[in-house]
Amino acid sequence: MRPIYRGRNVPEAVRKPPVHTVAGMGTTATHCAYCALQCAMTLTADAGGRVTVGPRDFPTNRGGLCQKGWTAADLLGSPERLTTPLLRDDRSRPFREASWDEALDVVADAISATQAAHGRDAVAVLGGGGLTNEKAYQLGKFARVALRTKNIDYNGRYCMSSAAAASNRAFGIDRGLPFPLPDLAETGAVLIAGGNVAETMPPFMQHLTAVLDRGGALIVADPRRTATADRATLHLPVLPGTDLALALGLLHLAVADGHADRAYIHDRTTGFDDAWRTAAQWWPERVERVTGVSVAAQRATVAQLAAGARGRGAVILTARGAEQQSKGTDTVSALINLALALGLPGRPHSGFGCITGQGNGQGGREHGQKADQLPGYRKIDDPAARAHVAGVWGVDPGELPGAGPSAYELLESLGTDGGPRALLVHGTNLAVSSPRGHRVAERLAALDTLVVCDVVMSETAALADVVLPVTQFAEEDGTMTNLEGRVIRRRRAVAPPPGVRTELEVLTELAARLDCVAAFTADPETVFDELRRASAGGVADYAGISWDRVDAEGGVFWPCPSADHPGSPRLFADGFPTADGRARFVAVEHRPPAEDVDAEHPVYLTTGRVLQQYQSGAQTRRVPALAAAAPEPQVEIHPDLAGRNGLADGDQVRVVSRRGDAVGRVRLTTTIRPDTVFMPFHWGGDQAVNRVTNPALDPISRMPEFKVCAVRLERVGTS
Ligand SMILES: Nc1nc2c(c(=O)[nH]1)N[C@H]1C(S)=C(S)[C@@H](COP(=O)(O)OP(=O)(O)OC[C@H]3O[C@@H](n4cnc5c(=O)[nH]c(N)nc54)[C@H](O)[C@@H]3O)O[C@H]1N2
Ligand SMILES: Nc1nc2c(c(=O)[nH]1)N[C@H]1C(S)=C(S)[C@@H](COP(=O)(O)OP(=O)(O)OC[C@H]3O[C@@H](n4cnc5c(=O)[nH]c(N)nc54)[C@H](O)[C@@H]3O)O[C@H]1N2
Ligand code: SF4
Ligand SMILES: [Mo]
Repeated sequence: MRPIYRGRNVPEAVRKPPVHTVAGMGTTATHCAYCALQCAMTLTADAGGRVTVGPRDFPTNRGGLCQKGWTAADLLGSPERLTTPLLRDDRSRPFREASWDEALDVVADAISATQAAHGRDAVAVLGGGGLTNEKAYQLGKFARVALRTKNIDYNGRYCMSSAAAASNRAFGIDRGLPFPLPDLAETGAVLIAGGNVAETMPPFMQHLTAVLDRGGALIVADPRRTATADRATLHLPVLPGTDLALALGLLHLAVADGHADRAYIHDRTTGFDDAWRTAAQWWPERVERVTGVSVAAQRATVAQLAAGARGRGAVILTARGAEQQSKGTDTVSALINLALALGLPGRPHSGFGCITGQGNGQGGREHGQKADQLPGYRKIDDPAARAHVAGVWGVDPGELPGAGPSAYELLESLGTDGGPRALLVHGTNLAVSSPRGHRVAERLAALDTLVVCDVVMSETAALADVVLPVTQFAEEDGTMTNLEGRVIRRRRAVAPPPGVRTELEVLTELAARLDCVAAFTADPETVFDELRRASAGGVADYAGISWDRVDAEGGVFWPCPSADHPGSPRLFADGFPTADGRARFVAVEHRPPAEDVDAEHPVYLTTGRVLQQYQSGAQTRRVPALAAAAPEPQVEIHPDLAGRNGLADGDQVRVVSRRGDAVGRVRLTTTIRPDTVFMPFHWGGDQAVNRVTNPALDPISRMPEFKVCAVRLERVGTS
């Protein structure tokens, strides 16, 4: 087999405009490659092409970086970097190297032939929340006007979709944090439901530490006493999948104990009475039975939040623990109801927020990669939205496709009768990160054509017919929108390895080969200026945000409708962007997880992250320091549960559900509930916990139930 990686790609130092560089030759100010905190960093390339990372002060990270950030440059010159297009005619055979012209011709021909034989929707696209705004926008446009397929969705479906759906229905807008992160440090009490920022966004902890240092409260709901919960004033060891009951119980106590802000509810909200009718049924003892959180802890939570609300402020945050459930949307709604009852949203140093995950998880969900959206957070089934965006694109609104299925449903439909026969993947390693992995692999295998753009040979790329090597963070210019809704600049610090192209070029070349009438360009700033026009008047209005402004101001918060608008760091002070200007309580009821434990599968499995690995691990498993620090999945098990299953620390354990199994190493710990095991999802093959997880979808957000299913544990070997 011929080698598919090339090891000679040491990036050259670059020459880029003055505003891009900071003190010292060849030092570029940019932001991290990975998560939504988008920590500010500098990249310095030496004469030999080696790139070093330095921390940079910014309101979000205040000079801090986590281990992933510090090592973010290691993938640039990695021998595992893809640098040549790869092709094969037969998936049982190895790839061969190809020229860009040949590879792009093959892709364009496959698209044309598939669509000629099976219709426009026979070609599907999956995008990613790590793509820059420019790439995400261009990808959505490419799907709608070059492919004219309805079948496009993205991995944010697995991430922020429940948070987004609940925020939209309560507030009329979905911006993860409605205030700048430093506001958090000023508040008096914080509740985090299902977030472990000490590992997932370590520099975020500074803002929480500031709260604690002033005597404020930090309450963390998590089945594990995580590094974050360890710092908390109160840890709520909630049973996986029961946050909705917990939130109803907290609302119950807030009202029963006299903490509800009646004036706020009256003046600024609607729907309280209906929401209260269900919460009234969730008295604390019942909540304790369902969630495992004691009545005393529930009462203390409400008292601490209420004390905050009366003083410096209080903030309720959710993250994936509470959201990645088949009822994630309703769970987030229940927590928003609690925040509204306490009168938090729109008050100084107070409010409700969801912690966005991916680098551009926020921007990635605003500009049209989502099945039901057009740029500017417009709805694809809204005639006015279609007319506006079609006008910017120079096409007839009638030619734009309608809404397509969500990511997992799209995957389920691949290669089925009437389903897509070709799939283009941009920025997601779905073979590792999608639930029910065996099924997903089966559907990918049923495709006629799988095309993957990536920087490395991910598990998904390894299944493809065509792999196209693209640029990564330090090799391209663009914008990202961080977890605060602040649009920031990603800057090119080094030249990409020879042979690598940007996704903007790939899409432009393909659009030309497909004889697309709409204009495509590979220049990111031109793409951004078009995005501004396409978003103008939408909920996520970027019209007034230019690259120059972002450079000069260090970031601009959307919405920002005009060049003279200051941007919107804080939302809701004067009202909510709903029809009547009020926030809406949404009446929700608790329901159990889609799959409960039974005699055959008696243990709850939950999944998530560890500090040193990012997502599917495609990038971080290839960074030597990170691979050494977290070489394999550790299955966290309470000693009592381990004893009952004959498991010892260091054993290999097989985690088995009704859908499949995955293998990891036992890590005994008393920090987890004795009825629950935790396994991170950063590995592929037989270490992929997503072979085990349940694809039960939230009826509104279509979020899979990553955070709870039923398993049994089998010992594989001894330490
Ligand atoms: N190191 C690292 N950092 C990352 C990422 C990464 O892959 N690695 N990914 C980024 C992305 S895209 C995202 S979305 C964020 C995610 O950031 P987080 O949401 O903080 O991460 P998770 O580990 O998925 O889940 C958080 C916690 O939820 C808990 N949990 C599990 N089930 C439940 C439940 O039913 N209820 C409650 N209340 N808690 C539960 C888990 O024990 C876990 O500690 O991280 C971002 N940052
Ligand atoms: N069991 C379980 N599963 C989960 C989760 C969980 O908590 N538990 N969390 C879910 C969540 S929140 C998320 S966000 C998803 C994330 O899961 P994935 O969508 O798989 O995320 P990544 O691993 O970041 O995949 C990004 C891929 O794109 C490549 N890449 C990086 N930059 C670029 C670029 O600019 N262009 C292109 N074309 N490629 C690029 C990377 O090398 C990588 O292969 O996983 C979900 N899956
Ligand atoms: S917290 Fe996120 S953005 Fe900051 S250095 Fe770590 S991975 Fe990068
Ligand atoms: Mo995510």
